[in-house]
Amino acid sequence: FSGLRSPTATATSTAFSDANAPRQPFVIGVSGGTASGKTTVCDMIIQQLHDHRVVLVNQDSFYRGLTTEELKRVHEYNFDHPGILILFAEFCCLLFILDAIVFYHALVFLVFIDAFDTEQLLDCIEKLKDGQSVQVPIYDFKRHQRSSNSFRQVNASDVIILEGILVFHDQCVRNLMNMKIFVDTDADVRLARRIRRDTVERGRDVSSVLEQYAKFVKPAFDGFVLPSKKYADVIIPRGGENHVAIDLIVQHLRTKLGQHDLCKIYPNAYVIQSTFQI
Ligand code: UZR
Ligand code: MG
Repeated sequence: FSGLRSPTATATSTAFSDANAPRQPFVIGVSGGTASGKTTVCDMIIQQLHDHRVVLVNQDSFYRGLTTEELKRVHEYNFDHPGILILFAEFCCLLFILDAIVFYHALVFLVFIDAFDTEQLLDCIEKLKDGQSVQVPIYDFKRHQRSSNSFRQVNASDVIILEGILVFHDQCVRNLMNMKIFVDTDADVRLARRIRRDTVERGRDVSSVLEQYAKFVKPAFDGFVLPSKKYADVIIPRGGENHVAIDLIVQHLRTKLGQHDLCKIYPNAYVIQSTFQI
């Protein structure tokens, strides 16, 4: 599915290997299961890189808003799936009429639906990497809709952090990253955090969180998120609690940024501070 798209920005991933190449922002991908501490890790990196311009882009912002029909059956909607294959198939029917066999075969339709607008995400990161500012959608987890008239302006920067459960799934998105981090937190810790977060911040009740977790979140973690760990350059156990790992990553980034003096590229960029959350 991802392979159908041409990996247009593949060349940018080698931005730091050639001293004469145009300087480009350093793109970090941060993935991991739900409530693993991705956002917290990103916020800690941003805080420690305070003398550089860093922007955070959340994959969550690119959820497609649900249609009225989908909203009616929201409990059946899989927000954790990178692409849903709906197969409408009507197979061969053999009809025996008056000792004659009539063979009847109908069409097979294949429809792909992606929970995220990955094309739009890709476009945003490519533009940011190219030094342009972008407008990122604002997604409302309570209404399962995007804001129709407001966006978050994200300016060009030295470091772009892209975080989300499935940011390593798509090859084209992965190819834009200079560094990939996987936040590896135990499933029981993540579920406990998820229950707290969804009931406090996302307007859910405990039984619906547990039902959704068993039906969609855990299978998608096992099927898509965990397998994408193999693409990571760095794996952080315990997430935001792991100060040693975060210090090491920040030291590495400082070395990379210092070598290329990137902080002088975008003197007017803003530092986007996001709130701490799990
Ligand atoms: P993080 N999600 C919702 O609960 N509602 C929405 O409208 C959109 C997404 C959940 C989604 C996924 N799953 O597990 C989680 N479900 O947001 C990803 N079910 O966010 O990485 O912050 O946990
Ligand atoms: Mg998060």
